[in-house]
Amino acid sequence: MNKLKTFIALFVLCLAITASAEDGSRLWLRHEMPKDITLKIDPTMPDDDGYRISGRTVTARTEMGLLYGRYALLRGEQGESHPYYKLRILNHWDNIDGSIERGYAGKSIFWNNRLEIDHNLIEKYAEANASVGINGTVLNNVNASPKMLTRAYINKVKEVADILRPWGIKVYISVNFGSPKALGELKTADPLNPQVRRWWQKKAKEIYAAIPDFGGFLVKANSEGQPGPFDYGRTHADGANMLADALKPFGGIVMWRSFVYGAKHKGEDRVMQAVSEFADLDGQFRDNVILQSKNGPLDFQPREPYAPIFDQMKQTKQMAELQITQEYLGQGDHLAFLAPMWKEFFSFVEPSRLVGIAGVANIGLDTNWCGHHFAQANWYAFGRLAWNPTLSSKQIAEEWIDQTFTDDRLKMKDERYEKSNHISHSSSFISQMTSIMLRSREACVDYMMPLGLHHIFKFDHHMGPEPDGFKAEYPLEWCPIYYHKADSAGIGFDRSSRGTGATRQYREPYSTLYDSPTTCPERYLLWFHHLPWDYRTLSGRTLWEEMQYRYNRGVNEVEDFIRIWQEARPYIDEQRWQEVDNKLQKQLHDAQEWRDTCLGYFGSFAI
Ligand code: GCW
Repeated sequence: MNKLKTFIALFVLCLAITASAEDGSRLWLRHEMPKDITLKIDPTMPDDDGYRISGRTVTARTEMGLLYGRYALLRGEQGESHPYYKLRILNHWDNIDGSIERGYAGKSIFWNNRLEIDHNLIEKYAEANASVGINGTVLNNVNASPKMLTRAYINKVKEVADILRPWGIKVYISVNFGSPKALGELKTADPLNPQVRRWWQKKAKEIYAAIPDFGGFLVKANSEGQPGPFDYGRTHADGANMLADALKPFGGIVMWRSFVYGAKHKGEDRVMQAVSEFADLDGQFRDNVILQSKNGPLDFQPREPYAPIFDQMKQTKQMAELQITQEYLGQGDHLAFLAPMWKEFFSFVEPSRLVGIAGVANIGLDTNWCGHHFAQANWYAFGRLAWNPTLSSKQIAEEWIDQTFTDDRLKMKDERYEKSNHISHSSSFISQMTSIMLRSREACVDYMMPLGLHHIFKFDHHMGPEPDGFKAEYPLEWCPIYYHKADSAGIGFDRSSRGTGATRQYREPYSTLYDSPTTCPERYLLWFHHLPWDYRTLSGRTLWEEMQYRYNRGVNEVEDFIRIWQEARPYIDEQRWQEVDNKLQKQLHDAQEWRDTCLGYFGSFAI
């Protein structure tokens, strides 16, 4: 049965990649499949979906391994490779009305008011995921509608699961913790109430009857207005374990998010609240519960220090949640390649501390899938790093560019390109594009949050700067002024032991390093410290001069990206060249706005 399914998947794959895709819907899957590939099953290989490639022979223990191996061969791999994580999961923040929270590429590919599923599209989506080893997907927003657990929606989840299964992708859903009550079936959602427990057990049974290989639940509880166990005086462990018990007989898991603030520890420094809420519960979770935490302790800023909850939870299974969609990185308009950011996270949090990786997806109905052509690279990079977190950003960027922009025609041009002295004699198209990608996130950091300044974003939509942002009707933790604390004496958030003490949540040596401005890396300086405007930075410039320098550097980088893109024009099809160029012009405009608004506002204190 499995063999047949993989055969079908491989067949569809061949059709898909031999069709020439000169339209905007193309992804990185563009090479011709070589005709003479040999596929072999070897039961003595390690027990996972890895593969071994030797010449044109792909060997694997499983059918999925063969499928992954074929794609690996297409991107030029040789040798043996095994998935680092078993759980490589996309999180879609898609609402059942078709809108997407923080989505910048059109409406949901799964949900619409007509409850219609576009099988062809989902098949393409599955193929793209399988090509980079993604093997799970959560189909709806963590701010979940209780309706997701009604018959009509479970049927739709089943329909999607049936399409994804041959591609090795399991489906999961986000659930609303208050569902039994919200759906009017019970008077309470108290996790220790026997009726509630039975309700969830029955629900699990119903789901597994439709989808025998269903993955499990993702839960956002007692966070930003969502219901949760606190509503009944219970703990996160009570809540997560109740759901875990319901899923356990079927092999399902619960991914319980730690993104919680403003509940039990309201008023505490926001970046400290997750540890405050969860540390005492370490060791109390069932073995099919995984705590899912964002890479940083605040909220997907362009640069954050790692989240210390990864240090603190020693007996709890943990997953990292990365954000592929660029909520705070220019959304659908800025070119920001995120692999370097995720690699930075892994340099602090040993990959082996985690059991899986989740990525908040950037996929929508737009013809190019992700809004910005280069945003596809982040979907690609997420999959590649979930498979192998030791890959370098450079390798991932090169692979993606090679598969996305250079077909044979373009490669021919590429040779001419190298000879033509357009950019420089030694650099090829791929290396110039790689250079833009590898510099892009740092450029964003420079023009949005130099030296660790953070959350200076406009309210609600998080696009553009609002350094004077304060609204009495919003929680203080949403207001930019809460974060930069600029006044005539200086700028920055004192989280040292003389301030909120957030540095104490870190393991050594970071706790000590971050605690003093002289040892704190400059990239986190104003994240952890409030410093005078004339503070001397490592360059010898004052803090105020250094800020100006970095805002300008960010803008200059975008100007340089535009220059390189201009020179690459003859080597890219006109439609994509033009579309990316429009986005780069907008990025430059936005970068200048960031610089001018922030320097204008902060300058009123500094000068
Ligand atoms: O980043 C913030 C977003 C919310 C999001 C929340 C979360 C899904 O602004 O839109 O809600 O985080 O991660 O739960």
